[in-house]
Amino acid sequence: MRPPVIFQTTPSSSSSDRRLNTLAKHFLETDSDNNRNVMSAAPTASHGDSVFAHLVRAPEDPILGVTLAYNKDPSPVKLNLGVGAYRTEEGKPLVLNVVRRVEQQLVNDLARNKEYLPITGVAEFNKLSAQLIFGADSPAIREGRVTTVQCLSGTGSLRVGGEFLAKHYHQRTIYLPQPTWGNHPKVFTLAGLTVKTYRYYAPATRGLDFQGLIEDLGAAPSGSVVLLHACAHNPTGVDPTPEQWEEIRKLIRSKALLPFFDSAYQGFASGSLDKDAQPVRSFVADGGELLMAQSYAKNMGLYGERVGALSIVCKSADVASKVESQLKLVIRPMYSSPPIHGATIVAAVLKDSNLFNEWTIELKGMADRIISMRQQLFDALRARGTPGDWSHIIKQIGMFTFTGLNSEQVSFMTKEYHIYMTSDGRISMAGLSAKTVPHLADAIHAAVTKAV
Ligand code: PLA
Repeated sequence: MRPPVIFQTTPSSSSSDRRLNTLAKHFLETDSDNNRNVMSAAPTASHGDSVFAHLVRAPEDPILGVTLAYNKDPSPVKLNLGVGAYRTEEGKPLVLNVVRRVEQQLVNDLARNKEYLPITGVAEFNKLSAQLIFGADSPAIREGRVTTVQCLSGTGSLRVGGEFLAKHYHQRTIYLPQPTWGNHPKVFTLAGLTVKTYRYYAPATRGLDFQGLIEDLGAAPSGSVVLLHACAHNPTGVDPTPEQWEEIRKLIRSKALLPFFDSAYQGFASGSLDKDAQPVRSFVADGGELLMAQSYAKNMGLYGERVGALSIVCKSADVASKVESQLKLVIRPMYSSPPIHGATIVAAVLKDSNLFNEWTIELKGMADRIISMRQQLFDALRARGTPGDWSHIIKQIGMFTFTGLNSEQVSFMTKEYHIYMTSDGRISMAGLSAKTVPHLADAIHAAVTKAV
């Protein structure tokens, strides 16, 4: 076997060389032991007919793979609490009424066509998305300092933002909370950034490690990018308090760190779109710059439509328009332009006050159902006398509870109770219902009381 190929770079290498290098390192580092030299293994006749015969099967995604395993299980009592996807009390996926209505209107409108969108997407969607997160009266929007581009849901927005930073920003290190959504490190590494972490969650208290967070961000080199979950932190369900947010904001600004917000759950934390956007708005109100990745997957239930937006708040309108011109150069070779359907639905809902109100009611309904699941699960564990303090189930917010169950307990629950969840002990509260709470509580009780 030849040694692994690492792209050679010199100190003066171009940013594309640097990206390739990061990419190569990423593949090599994440390579499993039995797959050491995957990049260098030469496809030869000895491997068989295919030029890809040397490939080693890749593991399933730690989150989406849970659904695949669930789908294969024939048990009638199986329960999927893996991926964060909202389910009704009947356990069914939900298409919001307001979305159904707008879709009907769109289908009936024969004046609509399927032409390519501009690289930046539906202009009205972009404007309204910025207003949704930054506030309709945001001075930054009024002053033209915000550029927004439609992207492929939250993930695509993060990726485009990451690539833009790798190409044009002087600091290529991004700090992610520990833990964070499992896809974050992969998205940013492949975008060409170097990923580091800051302390976020304290397992002992099942709350925020605020001291650790402040120490780590305080020690980050000036200019570093900091990823912040706008609300409903995934997977922990732990958000800073308003006072803690204020300290984080001051520290970030005083050290000239660059905040990159990931807003995948606006409205899901408190049930109010405005309340959930407060921390972000305080970062805009101070006049500083930031990046914002928005997703409509959860709050408008548009998961598979892949609707999202990347906004960059700049110091001036002139800079914002230059930034937009460069974002177009990132997007065009990646997927050329985004899809029409989902963004048109969102724009229609956001611009009509009746539809918007109807949406907020349906959104609040989803958030309230999740909150009631928290209470029901907590009560069920109490009723069973399950050892441990389970109050974090009602304290944590958003779609997930970070149960504290370890990976052995998780596999026990999957094997014995057909309950599917990520191996870090995260459960999607949105996948639970009054009917399934007892089954989950039985499983948790068994997992923590039996020595596994
Ligand atoms: N950011 C965070 C914090 C997320 O939790 C998710 C989705 C995304 C971005 C991306 O969402 P989008 O691209 O679909 O808009 N996290 C899910 C799904 C809900 C997933 O892993 O893809 C999760 O179960 O964690």
